[in-house]
Amino acid sequence: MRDADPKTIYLKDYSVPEYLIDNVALGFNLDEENTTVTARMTLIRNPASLAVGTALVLLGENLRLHRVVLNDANELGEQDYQQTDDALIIHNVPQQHSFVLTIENSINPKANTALEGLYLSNGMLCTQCEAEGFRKITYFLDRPDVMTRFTTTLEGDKDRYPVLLSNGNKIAYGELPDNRHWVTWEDPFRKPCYLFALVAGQLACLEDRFTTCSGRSVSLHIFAEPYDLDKCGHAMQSLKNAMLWDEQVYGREYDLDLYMIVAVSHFNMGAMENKGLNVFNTKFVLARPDTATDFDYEHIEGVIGHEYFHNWTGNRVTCRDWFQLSLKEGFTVFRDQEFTGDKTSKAVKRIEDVNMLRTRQFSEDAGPMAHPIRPDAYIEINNFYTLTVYEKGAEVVRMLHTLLGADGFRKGSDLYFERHDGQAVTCDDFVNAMEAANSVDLSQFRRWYEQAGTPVVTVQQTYDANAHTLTLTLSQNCPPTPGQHHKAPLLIPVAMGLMNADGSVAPCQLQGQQADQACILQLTQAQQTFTFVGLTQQPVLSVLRGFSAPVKVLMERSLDELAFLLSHDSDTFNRWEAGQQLASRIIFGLVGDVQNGLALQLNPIMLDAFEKVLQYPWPDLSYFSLLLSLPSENYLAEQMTIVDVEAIHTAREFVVRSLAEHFQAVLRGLYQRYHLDESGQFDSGAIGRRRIKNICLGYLSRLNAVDIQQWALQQFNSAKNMTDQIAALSDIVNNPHADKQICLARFYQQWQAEALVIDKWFTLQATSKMPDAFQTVLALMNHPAFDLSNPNRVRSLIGAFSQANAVHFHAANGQGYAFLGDQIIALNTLNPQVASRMVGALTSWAKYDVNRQALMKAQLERIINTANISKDVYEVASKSLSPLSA
Ligand code: B3K
Ligand code: ZN
Repeated sequence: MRDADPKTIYLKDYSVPEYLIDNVALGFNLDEENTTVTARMTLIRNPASLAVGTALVLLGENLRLHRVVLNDANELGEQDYQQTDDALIIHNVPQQHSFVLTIENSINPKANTALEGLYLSNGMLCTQCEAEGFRKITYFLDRPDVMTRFTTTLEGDKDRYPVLLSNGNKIAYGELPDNRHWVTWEDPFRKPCYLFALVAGQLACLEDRFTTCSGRSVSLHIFAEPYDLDKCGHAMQSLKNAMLWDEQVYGREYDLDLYMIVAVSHFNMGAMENKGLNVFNTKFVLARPDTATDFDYEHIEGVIGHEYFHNWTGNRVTCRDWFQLSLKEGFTVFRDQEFTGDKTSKAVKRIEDVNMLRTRQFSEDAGPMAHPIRPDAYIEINNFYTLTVYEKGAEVVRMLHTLLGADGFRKGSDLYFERHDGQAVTCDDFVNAMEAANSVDLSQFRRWYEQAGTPVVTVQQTYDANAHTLTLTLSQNCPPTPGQHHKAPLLIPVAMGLMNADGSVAPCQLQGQQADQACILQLTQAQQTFTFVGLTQQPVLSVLRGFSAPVKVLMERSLDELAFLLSHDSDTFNRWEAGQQLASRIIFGLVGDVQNGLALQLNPIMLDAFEKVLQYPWPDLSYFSLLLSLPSENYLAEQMTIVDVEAIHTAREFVVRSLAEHFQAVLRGLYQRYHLDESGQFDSGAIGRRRIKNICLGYLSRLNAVDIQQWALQQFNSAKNMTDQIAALSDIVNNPHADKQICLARFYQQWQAEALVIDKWFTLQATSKMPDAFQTVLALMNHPAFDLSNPNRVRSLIGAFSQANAVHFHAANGQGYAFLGDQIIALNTLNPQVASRMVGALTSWAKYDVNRQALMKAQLERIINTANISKDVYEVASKSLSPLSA
């Protein structure tokens, strides 16, 4: 049983809209349970449409319709229209070029627990319309290629809703009887209705200004609940940084006189780029040194940047249809990555992004939900806001940047904005602009938009000592993915360099070309050979520098060669990568030993490599901390054909403990050296010192030494910043520490009024590897602070347990799976989008042993057979169960 036919929508079926909406005047009479909406829209026949029908189909869901009036005169009777579950079909609309239609309906924001459309969050009314939420507000042509001018009048009680916000500029306001007031907003820019927003509530505001490159002064307003106003300063600074960066790097200036951000506590995802009125999850706005970690600070700046950058890549130029989502998301993620890299450390940011991509997107791309960055089909578009569309999409844009160079890429983006400002366009339009501005042929490159799956690039080398040449044979192969069995070769940019045995740079000279320090090979065929000349000794290869393409590289390497690269590679990404590969190889060897019941011993190469890293005077301590970090259990799992969660955990823990024992003295020294009181300082130096200090404490805590336990306790008790406090608490919770319960209780006591900090408290316990973790999770489900209707809470407990606690979630008896099944079923009726995200942990069943496979599949079956399963959950669960038919 499902609440809707699981109808599949196909890209190939796209046709232009029959009607357009030139302008709409929206009126809202706001009330928690009964908001009335009036939409007076001017419709025009789309000259580009060949359709000749006389019916107008407006989309709408869960609406109580009151009135339909044509041309301000004729109220239509029920014989003139037909209402279905998801549409209002008006028969015999006038044949004239343009006409006016007014719809009056009402909605119940309080009952809207799906948090799509108009809903209530802590007494505040707010909207989320992307992708298809506007149709839950009123009947409309809810599709991104219908771009309309919006005027919005909000009316409500002055005490409940003193602040009334919508897109654009405030053009009028006034008082009404019965303690009510109204405000009218006008957005001068055409936009699709997914960018519409309204917010009403008792909100406090932090104000600032930004002067744009052409000298215009823009008011910046950040709204939050009054209690949170003291945590908005970092978001404001981030916004100003983003505005300046987009002017400097892309030549893009902000276009309205006002930019507003509202922080809300109930939000399905991170944030939303509504024109001039961004709505944000509080998680990506609120920060104070004592409540937010250094990562939180960085992510806030990144997400504020991301939503701001959408003003050009998404709003001024938008998507023609939802299959083109990566047009705005891939490009905007690329822009936010570069922004954060410029603001923090390019090397560190690149590693963090690739780490996430390889751990999570690669696994999505290898699983039953794999899809190209421009999907061909979907049942529920909200299921396609994926790591593939966002993160792999950003990698595809990055490859264009690599191939065209920064200047060529900028020429392409300038042309793209010039050609398409004010339009709803496709991914092809973007590539066309890059192509035209640089006079290049990107036809083969376009396959990245069509083909799913992670390509594997195999590298073979032959050195000819007599001819002084090195011949590289690169081949590419992309595994089959659902619905795509044969893949054509892609254009893969492979950045590389060569090194001599002493670590110095060897010349990189392709036959017939100039010598250089490094080069980018363009792999275009299934197999291709490249010859380097002028090499008097056999060089060591550094391949896929900077992770120049979202691929896996297969290459025979000795552990010694990896250790050499870790010591000598001048490419910061590959240097780190060599360490990761070295550690992975050693851990996988130990996984085999665990499986065969052998005693574990750490290979001295690992000790030697780690020692070299520890001894080197790294200028960037954040980068240093990444070199000291082992590959995560999830990344190791992603690389195994059949995942053995317990063996991975045992092997990895063995390495952590061995390194801690072996380097105890150095790690203690580093901890003491960098354990300073620098709370409130967020420069890269202070952040780096905290990172190193805390990673050292993490290793040392594995030793269970009494004095180290004291260090952790001391740091926990005296920390004035959340980075240090939560790091110490994590060490206390994840090791047998006598004060664990006391510290958890104290932390809760200290932070119970700070929802985002309490989320961290839930997550820490949900991801604990200690034996009692599952029982703790069950108990936390009944904690008074747990709330299934708040997505942040759900993610912090259920999401964290199922996605970041492999050993306990994948317990062999299936209790973790059954628990998740229960929660998905409960969430399905409450919030289908969040429920569907939670199914993710069950989709990879094929990667586990047969017993676990059966248990995971049983939960997926159970979910599908639940009464009233939403199409969100149905799509993910059903595609997971029959991946090949998808
Ligand atoms: N565009 C929004 C995401 C909307 C998700 C809808 N399910 C946030 C972003 O990518 O900036
Ligand atoms: Zn986005």
